[in-house]
Amino acid sequence: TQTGGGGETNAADDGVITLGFSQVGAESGWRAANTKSIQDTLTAENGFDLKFSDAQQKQENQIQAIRSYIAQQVDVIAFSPVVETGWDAVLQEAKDAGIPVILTDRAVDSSDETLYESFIGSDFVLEGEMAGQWAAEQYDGEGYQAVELQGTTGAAPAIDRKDGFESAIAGSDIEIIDSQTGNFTRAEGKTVMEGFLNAHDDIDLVFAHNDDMGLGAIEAIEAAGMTPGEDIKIITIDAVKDGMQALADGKINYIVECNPLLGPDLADITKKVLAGEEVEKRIVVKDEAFDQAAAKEALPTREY
Ligand code: GYE
Repeated sequence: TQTGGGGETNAADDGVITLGFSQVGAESGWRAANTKSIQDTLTAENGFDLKFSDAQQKQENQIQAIRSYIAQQVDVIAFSPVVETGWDAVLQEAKDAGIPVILTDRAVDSSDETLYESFIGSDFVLEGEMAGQWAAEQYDGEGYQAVELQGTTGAAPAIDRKDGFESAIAGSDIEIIDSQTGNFTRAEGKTVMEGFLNAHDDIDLVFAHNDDMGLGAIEAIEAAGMTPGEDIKIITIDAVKDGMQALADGKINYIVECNPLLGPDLADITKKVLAGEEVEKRIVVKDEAFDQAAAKEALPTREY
């Protein structure tokens, strides 16, 4: 708990680190695994008092949560910003209050890097590139027409995965004929895919920015009397259990992983920041990718 005057942070008074975490929401399997990792790691046994709030994918809820953590004088604020822009004012308020901020999962777009201590998360451009490279290797020369299910508009993973995928397929004959947001949820993925199927006769490939939207697309494709993974190929990102199962079953063709287990890194960086140690501004989490055989092998021991 913070006691120091003059805006100084001081976690040493009672030995407990009070951390306010503002989560994006509960939109996906990835998010559920991410929340569990944070709640399982930032425990009383590990020296934390975790204050956790779910913003239901709304920036205004996150700003409100951060303001309330500032008012409570927590030791550290951590959050996963739902969208990239619009954070400077509230981050400045945290800075003025002497409360360090750590970003997890998603980035902010700010010209002032002193507004946060560190950003822990995956390289989303690289994830999109890995997905696009595989598509180009597998399907170039087929004249494939692709549709894209984008993540939440304005979110770092939606912007970056789109860029990465587009640049990786640029030299191939795969063409993106339609692209819309499905807000990272299964329900919206399904609805948007239904719209794509109504609007276009010849869809060969779906690139979904996460597994959940891909799983929603599978439902829409099956309802339209087609076979996902065969009539229409599907590539997704995340590699959560349901996605990996669909890949093992042949309904998804390829998944690029995005590791949601950020709790341990967050705990570690928080302790270093409060101890006044130098921390890296950017901690990149490593991701793999899976085809059907790799998914079958990984599934039995998959944690999430
Ligand atoms: O891919 C998606 C979730 O920000 C990396 O958010 C995260 C993304 C993840 O809703 O499933």
